[in-house]
Amino acid sequence: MLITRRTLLTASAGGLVLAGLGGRAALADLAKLKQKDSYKIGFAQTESNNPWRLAQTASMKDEAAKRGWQLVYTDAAGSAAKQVADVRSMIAQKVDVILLAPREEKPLIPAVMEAKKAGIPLFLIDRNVDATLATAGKDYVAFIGSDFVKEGHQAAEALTKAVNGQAKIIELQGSTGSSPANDRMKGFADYIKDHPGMQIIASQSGDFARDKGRQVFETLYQAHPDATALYSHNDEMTMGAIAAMEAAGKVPGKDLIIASIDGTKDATQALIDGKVYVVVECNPKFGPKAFDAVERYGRGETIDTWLVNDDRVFTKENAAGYMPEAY
Ligand code: GYE
Repeated sequence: MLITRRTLLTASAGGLVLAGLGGRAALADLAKLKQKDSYKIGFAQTESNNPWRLAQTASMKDEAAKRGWQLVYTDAAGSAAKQVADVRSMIAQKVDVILLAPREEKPLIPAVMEAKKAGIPLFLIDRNVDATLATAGKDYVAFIGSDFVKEGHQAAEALTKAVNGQAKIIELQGSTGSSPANDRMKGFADYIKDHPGMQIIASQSGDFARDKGRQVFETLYQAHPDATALYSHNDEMTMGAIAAMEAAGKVPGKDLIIASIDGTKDATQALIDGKVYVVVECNPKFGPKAFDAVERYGRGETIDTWLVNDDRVFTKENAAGYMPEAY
C-alpha cells in the first residue's frame, strides 16, 4: 500500500494506532513561508568575541532596520547548548524564519529539526551542520556561506608558493567540531599532500579566539622551535600568534611565514606591514544576502541549497585597496 499523508490521516481517524506516523509524514516537508511585507526574523549568533562576529551581527541588524523587519537576536556566548535553547525560544516566540549560525556541526542538529517540526523555515548562515544528519532543501532551506575547503586550499597554495614548497607548519585550528575548522583543515591538508616539503608539525585548536590562539601558539612553538610557517584558521588567532612570536623575539613574516583567513582590519594591516603573507577572505556581511533569500523564499521561489559566498585572496599587493572594507 502506498502510504501518503492522506492514508495516514484516514487510518488514524479510523482508530488505528499510528501515533507519531502522521507527524513523521508531515516532517518530510520543508517548512513553507507565507509572503508578507515584513517578517519577524530570529538570528541565533554563536558568540561575539571577535571582529568577524561583530561585523556579521551589525550586517544583520542593519539589513533588518533597512527593511523594517523585526529581528529577534540571541548570542550563544560560545555555548552550543545555549544556542539550542536560543533557537527553542525563537520557536516559542513564533518567529517567521530562523537564521542560524551553528557553532558546531553536530550539537545544533536538534535545533534544526525542532524548527522544521514547528513549521518554521530555517536557513543556516556562515557555518554548516553535519550533512549526514540534516539535509539542505529537506530539513532546512539552505546554507548561505563560504566554501571553507576552498579557503584552506587557497591558503595552502599561497603559502606553498611563498616558501618554495618547504615549510614546517604549525596549524591553529578553529573551534573544535565547527564546520569552518573541519573544512579549513581538510582543504589545506588536501593541497599539501602533493607537496612533500610542506609538513604540519603541530596542529591544535585555538577556538577562533585571539588570546587562546596566543597561548596555544606559544606552547606549540616552544615544543617545535624549528617551525617556519603558521597556518591559522582565522585572523584573531593569527594576531594572538603574532604577539607570541614577537614576545619570543621572532619576526613574523621572516622567521615564520603566515597564512590566515577572514580579512579583519588588524590582519589587513599585518599584510601591509609584511607580517602576514596571505589572508584568504571569509566575508561576514551576510545581511543583504540572507534577507534577500528569505524574501525570495516567501515569494515561492526555489532557493539553491548552497548560496556560496565568493571569497578573494589578499596579499601585500592588494591589501591597501581592500582596507576600507575591512572590519
Ligand atoms: O572565520 C571566524 C569566526 O564561522 C566562518 O567563525 C566563520 C568563522 C570565522 O569566529 O573568525
